[in-house]
Amino acid sequence: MKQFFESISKIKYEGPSSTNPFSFKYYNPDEMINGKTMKEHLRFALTYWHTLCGTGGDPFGDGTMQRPWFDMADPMEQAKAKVDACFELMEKLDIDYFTFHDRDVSPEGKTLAETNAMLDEVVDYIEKRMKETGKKLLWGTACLFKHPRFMHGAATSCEADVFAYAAAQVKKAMDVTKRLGGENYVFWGGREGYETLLNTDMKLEEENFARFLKMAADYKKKIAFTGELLIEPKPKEPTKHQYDTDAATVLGFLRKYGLEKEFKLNIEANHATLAGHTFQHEIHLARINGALGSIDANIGDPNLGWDTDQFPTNIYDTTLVMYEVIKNGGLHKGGLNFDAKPRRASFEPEDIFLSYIAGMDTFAKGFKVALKLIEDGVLEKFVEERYSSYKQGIGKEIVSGNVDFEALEKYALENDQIKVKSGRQEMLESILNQYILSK
Ligand code: XUL
Ligand code: CO
Repeated sequence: MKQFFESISKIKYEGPSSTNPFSFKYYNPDEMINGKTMKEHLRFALTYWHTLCGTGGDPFGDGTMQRPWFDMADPMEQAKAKVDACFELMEKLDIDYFTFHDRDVSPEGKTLAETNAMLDEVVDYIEKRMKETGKKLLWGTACLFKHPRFMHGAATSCEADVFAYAAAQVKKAMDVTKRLGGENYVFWGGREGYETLLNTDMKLEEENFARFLKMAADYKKKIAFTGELLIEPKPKEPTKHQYDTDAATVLGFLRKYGLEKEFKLNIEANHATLAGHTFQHEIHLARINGALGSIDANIGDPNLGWDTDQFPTNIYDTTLVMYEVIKNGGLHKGGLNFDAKPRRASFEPEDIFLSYIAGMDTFAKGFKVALKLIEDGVLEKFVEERYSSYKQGIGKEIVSGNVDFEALEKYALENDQIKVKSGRQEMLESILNQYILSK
C-alpha cells in the first residue's frame, strides 16, 4: 500500500514527561480502566473532510495544505489515495473510527447516476481496506451544502426538485453507511435555514424538514439499518439562521413532529459556543433527555464569532465533557469525532499528527480527571446536598405532585422566614482546578 507519511512511524504512549512531540503523553490506548481499554472508552474518530480534503483556503487566500494526493490529476486516483492516507493515519495514530460525507470520498459526476457509480467504486475500496485493518465507520453523512443546487437549502429549499435530489442523496449515503457497518448516520443542517424572512416561508420549510426526516427514519427501518440517526445542532453559518439552532431547539422540533424516538443528537463544541452555550451545557441537556448520540470534538476561539473548528486543547472543556460522558454510561454507539482542522499556517503533513496528538491527549487527560471527580463524588455530594430540601417535608410533597398553589400558599404563610444556603461556585471551581492540576 502506498505510504504518504513515511517519515513518521506509529505514535506511541511515552507518558507525561516525554519531550517527543510525536508521542502520546496521556493517551495510552491499551491502558485498562474499569474493564475497558482507554481506546474503547474514548472511541476517537478521524474526520475525512478536514483531514484529507481541507485545503486551508479562506476567503482571503488560497489553500496552503501540503497533501501529496492534491497533486494527482485524476479525481478517482486522488480519491483512492485519500482512502490509503486515511487508513495510514488511523493506523499510525491508533484511531479505530472514521467519519465522512459522501462527497468527501468521491467526486461529483455529470449526472446523479454517474456520481453514485463513482461513490460505489470508492466505497468498494474503503470496504476492502476496512476488512484488512479492522477499522470502523463511526458515521456517514451526505454533503447537502457544497453544490450550488443547494443554495436555498436541501430539504428546506424552495425548489421541490432540490428536495427530491437531497432525498436521493441521503438514501444513497444511508445505503453506503449501512454497507460499511456505520454505527450512526448524521444529519447536520447544512443550508437548512434562511438569510431573510422577506423571501422565506418558514412554516413550509420547517414542515418539509420534518417530512424529510420522517422519510429518513422510515428508510432506516426499511433497510434494517441498526445505527442511530443523529442530528447535529448549529445556530448559524452557513445561513444566518439555521433551523437546528441548538440541542433544546432540535429536541422541541423532534417532539413537535413525533420524531423524538427516531433521532438523537451529535453535539459539537464550536456549534455550542456559537449558540451562546458551553459545550458541557449542550451535552448535559442531550444526556438528561436521553438523546446524547455522539460528539464532534473540537473547540472555537472565544474571540471569534465563527466555526473555527480547532483541535480541542482546553483541559477544562474535555474534563467536563468526559464527566458528562461517564454520567451517560459512556459513549455507547457514539464517539469523539475530531471535526477539527490544523490552522492554515500549520500546513505540513506532520501537523496532522501533531494536531490529533494534541486533541487525543487533552481528551485522555480530561477523562482521567473526570473519572477521579466522579469516583470521589465531589460534585455529586454537593449537588445532592444543595437539593436536599426536595427529599423531605414540603419539597417531597412538591416532587410527588401532592400539593397545589393553595396548599403551598398555606405552607408559605406559616414558613416565610426562609434560610438559603450559598451556591459556593468559586469553591467548586477551585476544587475542579485542584483535580485538573493534581490528579
Ligand atoms: C459543520 C459540521 C459538519 C458536520 C457534518 O459545521 O460540523 O462537518 O459535522 O456534516
Ligand atoms: Co460537526
